[in-house]
Amino acid sequence: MRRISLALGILCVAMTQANAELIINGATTSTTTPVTEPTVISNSSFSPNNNFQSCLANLRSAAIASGVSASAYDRYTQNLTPDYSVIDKLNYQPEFSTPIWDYMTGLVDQERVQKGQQKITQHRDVLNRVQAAYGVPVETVVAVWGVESNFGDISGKYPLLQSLGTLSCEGRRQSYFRGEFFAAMRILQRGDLTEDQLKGSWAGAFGHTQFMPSTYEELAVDFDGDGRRDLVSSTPDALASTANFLKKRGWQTGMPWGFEVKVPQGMSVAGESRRNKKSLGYWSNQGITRVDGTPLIQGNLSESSSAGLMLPAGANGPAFLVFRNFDAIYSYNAAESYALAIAHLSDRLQGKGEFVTPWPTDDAGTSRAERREIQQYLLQKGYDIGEADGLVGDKTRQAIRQEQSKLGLNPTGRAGQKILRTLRNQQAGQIMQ
Ligand SMILES: [Ca+2]
Repeated sequence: MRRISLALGILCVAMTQANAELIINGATTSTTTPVTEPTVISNSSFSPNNNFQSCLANLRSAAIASGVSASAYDRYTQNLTPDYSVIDKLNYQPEFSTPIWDYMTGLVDQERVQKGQQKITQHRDVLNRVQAAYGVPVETVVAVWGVESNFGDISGKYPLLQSLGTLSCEGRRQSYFRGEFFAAMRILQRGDLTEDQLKGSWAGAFGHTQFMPSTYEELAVDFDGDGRRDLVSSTPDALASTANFLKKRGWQTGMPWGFEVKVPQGMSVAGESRRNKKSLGYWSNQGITRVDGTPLIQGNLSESSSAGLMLPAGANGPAFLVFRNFDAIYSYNAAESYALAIAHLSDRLQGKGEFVTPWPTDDAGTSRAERREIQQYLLQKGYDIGEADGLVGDKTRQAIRQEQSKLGLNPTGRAGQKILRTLRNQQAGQIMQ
C-alpha cells in the first residue's frame, strides 16, 4: 500500500519504483468512485485459512447483483485459493522515507527517456491517431506508459482473481476490493481478456496502463478495432485508453501541465499548493517568472489562466506552476511526486531539459543504471542482495547501511551519489593495487 505524506520535503513511499506495486487510479484515496458500488457484507467472523470458500460463498449474491452471472461466479471461484502474501503487502509500513529527488531520479532517467523516444518512433502512427482522437500529446501518453509499466515490461505477476479474492475476504478495505474483484470477473465474462492474461500488481492494477478493474471498465477503449478492450497485449488499446483516461479526467487540449518557475526572494509561499489555484495575472504581479526569466503568459495562456504554486521539496527546491492538466495526470495515481515524474518525463521526451533549480540536498539521487552499479559493487563485496536490478529494496538498503557504517558515514541506506562515488573509488583503488 502506498502511503504518501509531504513533510519537510520528504516523501514517504512504500515502494522503490512506481512500477508493479502501486495501487493506482485513486485506489488509495477517495477520489475515484468505483463504477459499481460493492455491497458491504458483514465479515466479522472471517478468519484466515479455513473460511475463504465460505467468504466467497457469502459474496456470491453481491457479485451477481453487480452483473456477474451465477455460472461465471461459480466457475471463477470454484478452485480459487487465497494468497495471504497480498495481506502482508497491504499491511506493509515502510520504515524508509524516499526523498522526492530519489524518486524522481529513478523514474526519469536517461534510460527511460531514450526508451520512450524509441517507443515514440516505433508507434508513431498509432500515437498520432491517439493524439488526434483524444487531444492528449503523444509524449504525455508515452510518459504515463513508461512510468506505469516501463512501457509494458513490468505489469505484475499476481493472478487478479486470487489477489482480489483474498483482499475481498481479509484485511482492510475489503469493501473496496470486492468492487474490484467483481469488476475483474465482469471483464473476464465479457471476453475482453482471459484469466491467464489477468495478472497484475498485488493490489490488482494490471496491463500496460496499470488500470484497476473498475477503471478498466470505465475507461478502457478498443482502438485496434478487434472488438475487445485489451490493455494487456494490445499496445494501441493501451495507449488510447491512457489518453481516454486523461481526457475524461479533464485534460485540456493545447494547454501545458505546468512549468518550473522562479519565485522572487522573500516571497511567502506559505499556503501555496497545487490545489490553491490563482490566476497567472496574480502570479505575474508577485514577480514570478518562468525559470528562464521569461514571462508566465505565453502561447495559449492568458491573464486568467489558473495555476497552483507547487514546491514539492519546500521553499529551497524547484518550484512549479501547475494547471488543470497536472491534476488530470495526478488523478492517475493521487500523488504529486508521481504526477511530476510523468509531467517531467513528457517534457524530456519533447527534448526539454532537466529541472534548473537543484533539489535541496548535498547527496543527489541516482539513476537506475547507477543503482545497478552500486548493487554490483555490493555483490562483489559479498552481500546477498540478489540481482543487480536497479530496484533498491530492503536487502540493498541494509547492505548500503553496513557499508556506510564501515566508512563512518551516516547509515541511511540511501543509494545516493555519495555512496556510489565511495564504492567507485574503492573499486578503482583495488584495481590500482
Ligand atoms: Ca482491441
